Amino acid sequence: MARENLRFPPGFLWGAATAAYQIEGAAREDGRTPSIWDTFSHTPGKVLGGDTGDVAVDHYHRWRDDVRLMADLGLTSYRFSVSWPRVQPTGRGPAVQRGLDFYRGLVDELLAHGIRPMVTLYHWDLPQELEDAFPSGSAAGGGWPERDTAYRFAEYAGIVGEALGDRVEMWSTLNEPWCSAFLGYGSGVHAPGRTDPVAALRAAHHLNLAHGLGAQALREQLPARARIGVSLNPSAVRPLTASAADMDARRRIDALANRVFTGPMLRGTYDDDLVADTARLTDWSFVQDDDLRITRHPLDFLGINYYSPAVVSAATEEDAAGPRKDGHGASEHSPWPGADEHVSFHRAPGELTAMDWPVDPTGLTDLLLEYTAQAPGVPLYVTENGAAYDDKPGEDGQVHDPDRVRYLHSHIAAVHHAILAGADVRGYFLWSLLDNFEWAYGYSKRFGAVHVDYETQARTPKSSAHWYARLAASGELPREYVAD
Ligand code: IFM
Repeated sequence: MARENLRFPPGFLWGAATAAYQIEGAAREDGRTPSIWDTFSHTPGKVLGGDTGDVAVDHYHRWRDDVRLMADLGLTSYRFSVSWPRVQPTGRGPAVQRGLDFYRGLVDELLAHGIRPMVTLYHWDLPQELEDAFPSGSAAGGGWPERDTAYRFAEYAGIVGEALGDRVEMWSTLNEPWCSAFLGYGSGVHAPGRTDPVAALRAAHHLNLAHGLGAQALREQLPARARIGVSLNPSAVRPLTASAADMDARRRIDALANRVFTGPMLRGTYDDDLVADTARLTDWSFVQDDDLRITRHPLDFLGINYYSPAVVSAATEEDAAGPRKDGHGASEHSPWPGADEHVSFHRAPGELTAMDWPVDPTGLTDLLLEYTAQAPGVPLYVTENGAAYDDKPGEDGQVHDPDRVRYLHSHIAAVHHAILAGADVRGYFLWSLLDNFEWAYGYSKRFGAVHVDYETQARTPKSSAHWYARLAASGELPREYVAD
């Protein structure tokens, strides 16, 4: 007898996610100014193949077709980000109406097709002017290490809240602030490409502050029904062995990957061990009175982005000499201030995706249960999950991506598992709707459920998109993976 399918709760959202710089293009249109990612991608050697987001997948001009595509797939939600330099080009002062109109049009079109928008305010495209400005005169420079950037973010959040608040119910302040802080200012593999461990820690704090101030500013603009959250990429970090030394390595990375954000956001604190581990670098005096009350703004939901687990041990000499294996790109600088010399990263078991990230869905179940415990009563969304593979159209013109279907099947089953174990998960957003600009990897890595021919911009739903459409229509996942 066939075993029953896995049923998701009624009203569970089946979405897909994107980010402005990765898809919009139109980098110099309608008053948009450069973001740190424009500057970074135009700096030789920073992005594979010299790729930039100048054109990306031209979503700025093709948004109506893209919404139709989502509707054809039966998506019930779409998570996108607003480009800060498109709506407030200098990062301060009045908004550009044309920029806001673009997002108003997009939201109206989504709603007309019954697709619920989730807006992310910041997905890494800081206006370059703010990176260049440091009104406090701090030696750590401008951008996120500068406190004023958090206040600028709150102003921007208020502007977008006022413009879209009558039609958007779900709001996420930041996407993956870990990447903004530690890849942007620590290892330098992301924009703005700085490699200063203290700047990275300051950036982390100012992102936490920006989240709190931004949530306050949104709350002032939005109707009571609106829900405000944040999307983190917590690390499902595991010790290589149960030895005390490996457990301590796990603790260090948990502090720097996870608790540096969840401490201030959920509990209003930076944990003592995090402060002690980084004491050689900073006394954390950039944390001012009242900051940790602001960062703890009540969350209406928590977004979890998950791709792969991390495995760590106490530092081994062999690993110290070899290439980094933390999956965050090649750099001689560490994204782990104060921890690097104590910790070695190991590849988790499992098949690898085209990013060389191991496939292990148990990490997603673990995280959903972990944050159910840490944030009781706060609904969870999987705001990103997916995989890159080397997808190409076959002779039949179709794009067959069975590896991605298998990845999605196992991870969505992992979400179901977490729900059965008590996690209040309200939706799943596949990363990504479309193939797009994968940051330092340029267009070489394809995460989309929809294939994009970068020459012609033609969109072709891959077999995973058709598979996902069936799931969205039925709300039921076959218990076993069945290849098409
Ligand atoms: O493409 C990114 C996205 O912008 C943020 N989360 C991870 C994805 C895959 O690397």
